[in-house]
Amino acid sequence: MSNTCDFSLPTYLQCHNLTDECKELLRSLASENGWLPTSHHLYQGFWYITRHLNGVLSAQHHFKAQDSDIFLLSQPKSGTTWLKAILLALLNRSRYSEPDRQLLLDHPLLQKNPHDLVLHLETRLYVEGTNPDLSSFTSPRLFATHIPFVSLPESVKESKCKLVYMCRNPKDTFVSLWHFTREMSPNDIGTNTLEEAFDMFCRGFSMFGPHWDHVLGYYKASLEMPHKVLFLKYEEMKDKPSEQLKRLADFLGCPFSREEEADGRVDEIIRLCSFNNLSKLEVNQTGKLLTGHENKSFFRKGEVGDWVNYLTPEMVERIDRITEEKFGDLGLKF
Ligand code: PAP
Repeated sequence: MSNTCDFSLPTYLQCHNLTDECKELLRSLASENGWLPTSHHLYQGFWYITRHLNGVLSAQHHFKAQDSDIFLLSQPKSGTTWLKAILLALLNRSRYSEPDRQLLLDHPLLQKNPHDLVLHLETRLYVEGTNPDLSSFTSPRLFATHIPFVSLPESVKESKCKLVYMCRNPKDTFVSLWHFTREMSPNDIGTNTLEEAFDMFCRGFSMFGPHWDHVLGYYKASLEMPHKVLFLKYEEMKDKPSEQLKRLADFLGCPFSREEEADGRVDEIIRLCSFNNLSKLEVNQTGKLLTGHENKSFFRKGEVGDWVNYLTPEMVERIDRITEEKFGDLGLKF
């Protein structure tokens, strides 16, 4: 796949307006095709499509973290949309609550897709290679990124800002990614069969991958700096949402009070952000993001264990072996 960007492609696949630095760097990076009809490049050990690489470089240069910032970090398809909604609802809970029905009806999550409310650094704010004006963001500023720990802008690592990482069983993450990238490929150009995509994923070639290295970077950081990095699992959030939500609130320094718990505020947030609720909203059934993605593409099944419907026993054996090799020593299990 060449890097001559086609204006007829959806915005999220275009790669016009690359900075000179990005163009120069591209000459020296290993590149590979697959997943989407655009090139992928290996930068600092991780794979990025051209458009996102432009955003990563720009964020690395320009983004200045503040101590009060909160970051949502994840591999694509690990529960990013869900966690965006949860963080937003959690941090704004005093403004929107159930006793006042009108306020709850006005909740931003009912009007907009979470991706339009919490912006990614590399795919939204810095994607054009410019330095956006963030002065309208109120504290605590909430940002999201798929950038791996090693490549985060230096100020994010050096400041006291908080990082919340969401990870998911690699098998479900893969199945979700395969569906998503097929949907993102206009007229099925450049799409891969399940087998091809699986092989790429297991070889470590996937967007913001290798998957396992991405998870490990944040997992190790969470062990070394538990006050700075919180490591959440999609499966645990599904299994015990109120426990995980309270853990998140404690970590962010905004624990639920006894009164709030008694008033059902924890359950209210879980209900508001649930797959059932968000996926049925009109905005998420018919709307589109500025990036050109259809909002509904972020809501497929929202289940744990859907991989059983797609992976053969041989595939399961291969991916489980990699997971054991990579995570076993650290006791990280899914
Ligand atoms: P992104 O990184 O591109 O933003 P992300 O939100 O991480 O994608 O992943 C989408 C997955 O989360 C989808 O999983 P599936 O393909 O296995 O169904 C999507 O259905 C799921 N998802 C989206 N919203 C929720 C939610 N509120 N609760 C649980 N799962 C959700």
